Amino acid sequence: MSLEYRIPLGDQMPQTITRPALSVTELEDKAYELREKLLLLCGEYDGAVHIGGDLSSADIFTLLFQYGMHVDPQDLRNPERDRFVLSKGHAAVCMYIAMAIRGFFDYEEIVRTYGRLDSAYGMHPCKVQLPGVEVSTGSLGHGLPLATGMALHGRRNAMAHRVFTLMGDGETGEGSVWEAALAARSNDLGNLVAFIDRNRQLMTSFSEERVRLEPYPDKWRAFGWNVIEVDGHDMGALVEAFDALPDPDSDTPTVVICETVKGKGVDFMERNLAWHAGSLNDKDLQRALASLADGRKAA
Ligand SMILES: Cc1ncc(C[n+]2csc(CCOP(=O)(O)OP(=O)(O)O)c2C)c(N)n1
Repeated sequence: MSLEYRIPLGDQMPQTITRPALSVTELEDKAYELREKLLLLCGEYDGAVHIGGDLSSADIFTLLFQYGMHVDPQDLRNPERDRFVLSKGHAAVCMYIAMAIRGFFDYEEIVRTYGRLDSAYGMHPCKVQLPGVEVSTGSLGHGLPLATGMALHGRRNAMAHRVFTLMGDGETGEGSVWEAALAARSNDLGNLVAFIDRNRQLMTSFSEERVRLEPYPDKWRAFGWNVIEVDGHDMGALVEAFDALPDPDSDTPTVVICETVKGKGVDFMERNLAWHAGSLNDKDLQRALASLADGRKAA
């Protein structure tokens, strides 16, 4: 179905913002750095950090910010930039640090101020406080509707960028997600790409116990979406999946279902419902860092 406002992209392709040309090994190193910095922040901060869902999505953030997205920390308003909507807003600190590693923010400042009343780096992201953050989020189920509207705007204005969003699998229990899925397909939004952190855990329960999502990929297919299923901790596979995305001027929105482990990389947090959110004392921080390092040696 082609709607009448559809304008061919023509010579607007390719985009003018270049992406860093990192190898899979370099990306794995960046993902390790992201996890290590997350744990160090978690050890510094007095309150609870959503560390379980940060660690499950660290490879996805690395793929997007260090490899896939056309974004430039020196050129925040470039209309050709790809847009990112963090639907699982409680993973804000993972996004802040991924963006810091790319050069958007200062990691030390994040650690120093995170979660304070007067800080720009809140538990959920605020676009007014942080130039470079496209949308303020935190209320689950809203990222895909927002990203759909942004993709529709891009399409209507013959813009060549993509709009990406990252959702938790649990939040896709919200009805608004499926209304947006319907709207995105009805409007032929091939410039929209939704990543899902399929860690199979919610806040206090396992997802299939509370909300039966399976057969999950089939549900997306039934809504007319292009579905890619991938191991969300295999950087090589993530890069391959990204490279296989349809062109932004195609008709079908894509969902990338990333099979992940909540708490990935820290043995005592993995698949442990107690670690949706928490803080680390000195001893636990050392255990967590040692576990992360052991996992790297074993890989
Ligand atoms: C509308 C809404 N309801 C409840 C919450 C509280 N909440 C924060 S995280 C979370 C669990 C989300 O699970 P999932 O989407 O699977 O995220 P992940 O496991 O990746 O952290 C909930 C219910 C919220 N932020 N927004």
